[in-house]
Amino acid sequence: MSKTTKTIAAGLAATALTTFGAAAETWDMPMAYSATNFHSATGAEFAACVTAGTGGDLEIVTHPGGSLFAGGEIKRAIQTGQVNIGERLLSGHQNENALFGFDSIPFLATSFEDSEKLWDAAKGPLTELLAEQNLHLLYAVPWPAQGLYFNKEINSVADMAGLKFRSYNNATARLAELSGMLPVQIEAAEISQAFATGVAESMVSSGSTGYDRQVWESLTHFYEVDAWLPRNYVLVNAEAWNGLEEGTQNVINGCATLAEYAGDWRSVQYTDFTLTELAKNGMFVGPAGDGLTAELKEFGVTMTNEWLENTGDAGQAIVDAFNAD
Ligand code: PCA
Repeated sequence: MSKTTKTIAAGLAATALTTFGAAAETWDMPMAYSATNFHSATGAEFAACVTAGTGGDLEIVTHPGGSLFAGGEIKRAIQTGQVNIGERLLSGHQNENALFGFDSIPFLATSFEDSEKLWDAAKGPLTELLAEQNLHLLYAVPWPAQGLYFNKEINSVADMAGLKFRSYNNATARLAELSGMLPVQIEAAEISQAFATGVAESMVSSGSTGYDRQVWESLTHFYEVDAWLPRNYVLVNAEAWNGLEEGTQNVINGCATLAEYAGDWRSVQYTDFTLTELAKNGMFVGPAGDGLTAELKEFGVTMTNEWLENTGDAGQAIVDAFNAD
């Protein structure tokens, strides 16, 4: 390049920067669940929306299936700025702060409608708690209602004794303990193998995860217990968020609102679809018997009380606001 060409090129580059704002940036977005899962599909659309909406100034690239960070590592990765954005099941961090488990209390909110009400009650305190941890909340989407998977017919808690139970947070591990099962924490991305090799023989989850991981290859029964609807949360490193121009923040907020709406809708649609698929692939799919249901509801009372003891006034305020609505 001649000196004159170089000067012109530098001038053009400077004009491009002033015209289009800051230089383009890429944010990697780790997600724990398989690419075909509805949360991951929603996240991919959210990322494309931000990339298009900012004219490519901010490109978000999703990494589903735990390929960049496993589920359990995602929250810390965002907090510490290893990545600027990611999706995480926050109830997996109940041991850090019991409030994170508000969405995994058995039989408190058991329908999409109640899950929304509970979220309305919890959103304020949860957003504050996240802010204290250098995290900015963008959107949250519920999983379908949680039911019980087994490799045999189960009619009572006594039938569950000694089973190896795959857990994904404290509440699921506690449910296993109360039922006399042996909890083993395993990421959703790893469960097909865990069931195939006998490391786990049962779990509580949605039809969605059973379908995503084709659990009919190892398991036989799904009981629609409708125990709770845990949420996935899309979080941004607060410093990265605060460093964005207002216009970029506005685009992200718009895309997040769309994503939450689309995700909620997909979760509802996915419920029937995935339960039908489990049955088509040979599994028993149906409600738990009355005896088992009654026993599980007692565990629900115990676990609600334990959660309220652990969270004190903050937890009580959420439950009260939920009940008052
Ligand atoms: N699937 C996730 C969490 C809740 C759900 O339905 C899992 O099993 O890991």
